[in-house]
Amino acid sequence: MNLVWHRADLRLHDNPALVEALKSGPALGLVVLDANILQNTSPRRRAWFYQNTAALREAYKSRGGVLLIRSGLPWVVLSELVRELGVHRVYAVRNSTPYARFRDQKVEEALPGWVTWLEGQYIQEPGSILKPDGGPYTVFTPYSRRWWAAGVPVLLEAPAHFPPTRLPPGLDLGTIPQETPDVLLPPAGEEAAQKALEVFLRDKLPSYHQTRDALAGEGTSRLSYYFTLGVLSPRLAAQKALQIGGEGARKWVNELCWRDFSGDLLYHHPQMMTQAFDPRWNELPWNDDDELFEAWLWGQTGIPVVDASMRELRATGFLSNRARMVVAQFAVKLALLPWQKCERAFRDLLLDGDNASNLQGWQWAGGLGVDAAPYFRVFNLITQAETHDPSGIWLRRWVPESEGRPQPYQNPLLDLHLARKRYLAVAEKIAKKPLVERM
Ligand code: FAD
Ligand code: IRF
Repeated sequence: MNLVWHRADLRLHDNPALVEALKSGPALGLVVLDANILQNTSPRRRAWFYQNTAALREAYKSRGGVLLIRSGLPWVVLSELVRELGVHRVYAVRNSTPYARFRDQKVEEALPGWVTWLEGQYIQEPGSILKPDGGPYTVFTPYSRRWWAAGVPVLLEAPAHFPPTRLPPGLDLGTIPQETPDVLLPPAGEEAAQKALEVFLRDKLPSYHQTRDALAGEGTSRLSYYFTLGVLSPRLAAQKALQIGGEGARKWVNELCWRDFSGDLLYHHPQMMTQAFDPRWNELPWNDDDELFEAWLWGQTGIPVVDASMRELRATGFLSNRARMVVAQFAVKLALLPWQKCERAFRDLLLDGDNASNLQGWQWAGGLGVDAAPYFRVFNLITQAETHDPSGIWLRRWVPESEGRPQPYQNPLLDLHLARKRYLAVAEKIAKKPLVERM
């Protein structure tokens, strides 16, 4: 019997680990509840992981299969299970965050050669798109050219039925804990995700390129929380969008390319977990003022577009890309808050929170050296709201005190004009320094 170890691939469709495992006999699914991950995240995100694990267990069951749940250190749990059940081989979809690589190395040491690692978390595997000279890309546009040229890999079907497995009598299948989330969670599981994909493709894809920047985030797919846990295959999503075609589809699939680019950046530059991508930006005069940090985090800065964004995020677990850029850039460039602390707190609020995409988003919006955006691009927080929420309906909803007007209300904690001048003065000096070798 084979074991399929699910991590960030909580799905049966387009799952290469599952397909490979079933080629050589019956297979059991496994999710290891890993305290290194789960104790390090927020209740809403734990609840989202549990609910999608429960949905995966149901999907196994409905096709005659079994998903085991174990808690502990993956390398310990796996070696025990392999012995206990007489497992033939283990199959898993590869992940490439720093923790994932550490963990999977420990598993390799505990079970040398037992695990088959497969590609499936991204459309193009991190590390696979390289410059003609063999080095990694650090700028999106040339990366994306190669990415598009590589095409979308062929999809794999979900198994219709699992062949019967003979389990030891009395085997503990394991239970999934309950966790009460502090937000309303979307429907969990791959069926719900595929339905949401269909609705988006039908209703919103054709105009996506025109509506994606709205602060209210109504023109986009809201599939990110499914992609983060691999409940939905990005290859399936890209293929279906490209079959429909048009400008909206091209733009949307290009966003999935941004997701891959994020994974690729973190794969090649694990230091970006804590360091600015261009190390010169580590030298910004960071302001470790707790009052300002808390005001930013809780949406109490007095600047409507910032406060609306942070309140919406806290209340729902989701935020449009435009609003994410605004609050990250405000925190880094204007408030000079230590970005690592903000990135972490922000990720804990997001249902789609993902190391690679969040780091890329923060370092890009904060001008810390990801991609080619010039340092002097600083958003005007008034015109951002005027352009991307022209009726003020979104502002009014989340910051009623603003009455839908984008100008600072009450006593803003920061003078936007002065903050911008201060940032530009320091940034200009930093940008003039010679480029040290990139990480
Ligand atoms: P759509 O517009 O429908 O896009 C489709 C998919 O493409 C998304 O679901 C997502 O998987 C991917 N995608 C879209 N934009 C980006 C992008 N800029 N970078 C990487 N992938 C992208 N995305 C996350 O999934 N997790 C995060 O933790 C995260 N943190 C971010 C932090 C900041 C500061 C910024 C600026 C962006 C962040 N993003 C993150 C990227 C992006 O904002 C979200 O993926 C997107 O808003 C999710 O909404 P959607 O599913 O409706 O996206
Ligand atoms: N993967 C696991 O194998 N075990 C867990 O307990 C996981 N919990 C998670 C919780 C949340 C909020 C997210 C993801 C997980 N994952 C878990 C998937 C991880 O992304 C994956 O294991 C990755 O390789 C860790 I969001 O670096």
